[in-house]
Amino acid sequence: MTRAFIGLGSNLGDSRLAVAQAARRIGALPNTRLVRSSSHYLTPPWGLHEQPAFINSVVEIDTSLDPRALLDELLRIERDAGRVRDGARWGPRALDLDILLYGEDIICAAALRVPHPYLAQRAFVLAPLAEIASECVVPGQGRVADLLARIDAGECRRLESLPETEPSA
Ligand code: A4P
Ligand code: MG
Repeated sequence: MTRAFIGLGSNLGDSRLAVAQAARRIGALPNTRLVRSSSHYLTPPWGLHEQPAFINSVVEIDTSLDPRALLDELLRIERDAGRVRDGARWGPRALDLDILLYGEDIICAAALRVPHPYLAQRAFVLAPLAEIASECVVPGQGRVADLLARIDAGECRRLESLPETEPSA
């Protein structure tokens, strides 16, 4: 089993529901166990500013899916959540799932780059990641807590947990 971290983001539709459901679906993937989830964070848009604020979170998993198989499963969950890839780079999306870390692997392929590019510059990734794994080391870059200390995360607001979202009947 390999420990991996997935970043979840949404800024279209019911983003909190989309992120909560995606976390559950990730935990239900084959040969995969959900270890812990961060809180949800309300974060200002990064990269392309003229779009709604995002809901972001990070989940930790143990998985024996290889990185490529894991990416394919995440792309399927994005599609099922109504993600349409027709917009601008860094533009609005119903659900975005990124492999942030996969063990200590460094992967540099066209379809998959791990650690995720820009991770060290993104408060919307580092704030939730530090909540659940502050001592974790990003290969080649350092401890999550140290990376977070170098950037301004003041505008990322941690939200109260959601009331139970399962249907009651
Ligand atoms: N891909 C490569 N590496 C990875 C990886 N580690 N994990 C490839 C997942 N996918 C990876 O992704 C395009 C392709 O990247 C995938 O099919 C996969 O083969 P995409 O999600 O369509 O990406 P994009 O939007 O066109 O660009 P990019 O650079 O991937 O966007 P990001 O990095 O996902 O950023 N602001 C806030 N506050 N919160 C956010 O969540 N998200 C973005 C999007 C911009 N601003 C944001 C947020
Ligand atoms: Mg993405």
